[in-house]
Amino acid sequence: MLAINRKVLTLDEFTIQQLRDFPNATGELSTLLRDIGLAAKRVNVEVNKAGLVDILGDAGSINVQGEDVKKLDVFANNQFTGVLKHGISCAGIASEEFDDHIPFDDAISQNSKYICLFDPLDGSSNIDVNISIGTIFSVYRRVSEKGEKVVINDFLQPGIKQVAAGYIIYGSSTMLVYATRRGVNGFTLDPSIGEFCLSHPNIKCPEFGKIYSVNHGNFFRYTKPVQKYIDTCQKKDENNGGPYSQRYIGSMVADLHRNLLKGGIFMYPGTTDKPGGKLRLLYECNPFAFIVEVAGGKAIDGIRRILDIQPSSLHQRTPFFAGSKGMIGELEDFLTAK
Ligand code: AHM
Ligand code: MG
Repeated sequence: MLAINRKVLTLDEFTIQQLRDFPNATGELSTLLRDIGLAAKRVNVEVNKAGLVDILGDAGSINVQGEDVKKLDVFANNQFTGVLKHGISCAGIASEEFDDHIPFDDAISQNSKYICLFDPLDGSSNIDVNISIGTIFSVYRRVSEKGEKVVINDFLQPGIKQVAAGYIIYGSSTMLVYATRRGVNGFTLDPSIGEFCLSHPNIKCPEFGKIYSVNHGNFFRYTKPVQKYIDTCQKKDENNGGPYSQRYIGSMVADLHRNLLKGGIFMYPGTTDKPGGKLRLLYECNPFAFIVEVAGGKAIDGIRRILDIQPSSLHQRTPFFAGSKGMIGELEDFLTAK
């Protein structure tokens, strides 16, 4: 007979266990996370065979950001949208791939208290070269009345209001990592049973690391303080933990996942041509800022805490610096120096 390892907790078991501490909890968040896990498994299957089937390449359309949409982006967007629409815990969504938010208009959805924002497949330029990509998601409690259609203000909440945030990394193994105020936990997909199993309980981001992640090709387009900080990363002597290693995949889920576990700093600063940065506040930066902060790290736009920014539009961008608290502190010394 097969021995069953009862030490392994699945994502569902874990979220249900967490509920026991909250006698008044309705279980809606657990259901929502299960739905996200289900969509992730479906996307994972397609990502894994991306090299085999004719699913690679551009879908031939351009998204609201003016970028090429890859076929897998479309697939992932459809999966997450479909699963949340047909689930019972989400009143509406906003996706990096849609111009506007989408209210779900059936009675069950309208009576749900949560809304979800996601980037269905981040790092999509890496799909056709077999590099890790990811899904990023963010969950908020709606501010509009239950029973009615969700409205734009439900989605334009500062990141500090997130109830949960997470990502799925489709990498050498597929992992789902999510944070609530209680902690950050990581689950690795066991493909033999098709379940996400708790593999990284209570993730903490080390206060310092040895990795800095930034697109060096843009170096001369960064502001002087950012350039000086990068110089320091390279010039730090061994007595001060240096020099830091530069690691940049160009897939923020993979870059931030590594830095979260090992310690490090991830930067996507504004540039002379794009002072507002590239990354999207709602779909990419807020969820990671929440995860990193719950894990003990820090996330800023150069001046402010990311989670305090009041968004004014769904697709707004922001400069982004996130990671180990001590390293963000070092960066801030340069950004605030007179
Ligand atoms: P995407 O949403 O179009 O995939 O772009 C976001 C990605 C991030 O994953 C990554 O950190 C960044 O773009 C890389 O940009 P660059 O190639 O300019 O360094
Ligand atoms: Mg993206």
